[in-house]
Amino acid sequence: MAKEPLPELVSLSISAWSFKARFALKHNGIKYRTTPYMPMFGEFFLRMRLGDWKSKVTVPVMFTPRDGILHQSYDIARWSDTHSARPGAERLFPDGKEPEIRSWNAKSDTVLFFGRQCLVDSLLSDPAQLRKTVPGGLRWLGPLGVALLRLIVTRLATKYRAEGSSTSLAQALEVLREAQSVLRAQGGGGSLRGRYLVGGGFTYADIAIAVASQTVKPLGPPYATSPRPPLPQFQAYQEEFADLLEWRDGVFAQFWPMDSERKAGKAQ
Ligand SMILES: N[C@@H](CCC(=O)N[C@@H](CS)C(=O)NCC(=O)O)C(=O)O
Repeated sequence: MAKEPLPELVSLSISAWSFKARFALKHNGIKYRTTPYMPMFGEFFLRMRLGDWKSKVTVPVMFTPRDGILHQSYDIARWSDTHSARPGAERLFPDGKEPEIRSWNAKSDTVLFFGRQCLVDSLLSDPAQLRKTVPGGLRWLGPLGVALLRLIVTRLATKYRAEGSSTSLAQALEVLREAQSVLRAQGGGGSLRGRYLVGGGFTYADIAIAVASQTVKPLGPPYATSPRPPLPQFQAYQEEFADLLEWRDGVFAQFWPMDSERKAGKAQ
């Protein structure tokens, strides 16, 4: 019998949405192959594969062997839960909790949309930061790599202006404050480690907010392999969100499936 092809994740390593999807896939022990996506240059080929020349194309996109194409990180995470290959993996979408989890994911997107706007602005206004952020695949090009990155970031700024300007620092901070206070409300003080946003157990809501809290303080390797510059707009809030960041570090320490990556010899 012919072997079923692996699902294929088209992903952008620096992107928080690709990060959310990868976390869920790894949590569920899904074997998949990754096709790196390069904004602007990769868009034509992705559109060709999708047969879509009209809608806004974003990544991650997952090509599944039997269930068609998944266009949203959230749908990829849900798919991973119904195709989990890891016995005993916590269900990321327990029965009856989906609306609450969906709402936390939307809140995570509010933070991330604003965070992306800040990232794009800071890269365009700070050449030193832009140089530091050139991805490995473009570094060999030297100054041309920096020029290409500037072009890509300028294009992203235009493409995502609507999402960026529909959110604000105040809204992003409100989400993070809400998450921190929901976690704090669950116990008698002390560390927030081991607490969860929904239903007393680890769910995709925790992944979504843990990833969004990178806006306040980026995660480094081994979890995030692409360099992600700190966002100036959020620096002043690191102290206020110290508990949330400690919780976030706990989520990654406990749930990011490191072993499979170590075995594969590299992080994806
Ligand atoms: N709603 C989408 C959002 C994904 C998204 O905004 N992806 C951006 C990440 S920066 C992207 O694909 N950028 C590259 C491009 O637009 O070419 C999801 O959750 O998957």
